[in-house]
Amino acid sequence: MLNATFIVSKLHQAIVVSFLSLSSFTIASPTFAASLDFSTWDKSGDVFSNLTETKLTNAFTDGSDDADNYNLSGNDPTDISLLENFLALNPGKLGDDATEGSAIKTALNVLAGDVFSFDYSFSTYDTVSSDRAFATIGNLVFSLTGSTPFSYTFATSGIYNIGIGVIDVNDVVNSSTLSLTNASLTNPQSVPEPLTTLGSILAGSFGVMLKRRDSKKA
Ligand SMILES: [Ca+2]
Ligand SMILES: [Ca+2]
Ligand SMILES: [Ca+2]
Repeated sequence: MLNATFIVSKLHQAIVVSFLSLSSFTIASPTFAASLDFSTWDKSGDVFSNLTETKLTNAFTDGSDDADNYNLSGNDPTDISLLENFLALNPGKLGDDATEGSAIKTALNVLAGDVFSFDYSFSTYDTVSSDRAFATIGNLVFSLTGSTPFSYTFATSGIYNIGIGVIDVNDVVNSSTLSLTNASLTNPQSVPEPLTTLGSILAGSFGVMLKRRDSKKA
């Protein structure tokens, strides 16, 4: 006959064995995945946020640079030298042909391996000297011309100035709109799922093994 106390003590043993076997694995920190709220970032120029997205344009408030008025906030775009200053960029970093634009910025405290990403959509009403959308990370400028989402993996931990914007080039007329959604900062290296699963399997098998051995003894 199986003794209840005996089974309980064997179960404890199984749990201890499982934990001992798990201790040889690195226990990952909890999953790190944080949404970023663009609406809280600092703004320069024409920037508008609602619950789901943040939009930027390079359109004047009076609508004089387009057939329609695309301005969203009632704030004019910012002169390019002031915009570069706002983004903590060296003069000319957004291009010598850049004239004016709008941007948002923040400073992110990141760990090596963190991934900054967001979805974007760029609509332009300009056919001559086409406008540009960009993201800046530190003093690096990335054109938002590829496929969404934009994604950047930080190689080194630290605090980085991050900016996103839209600019006119050569002239200040004919506007564009940049829409931003789903911003996040994640670290895939800290996802603990495989280890948790492995731990459960180990705990399960040890339990079953010990139980079977007990049954045979009985
Ligand atoms: Ca143009
Ligand atoms: Ca403009
Ligand atoms: Ca333009």
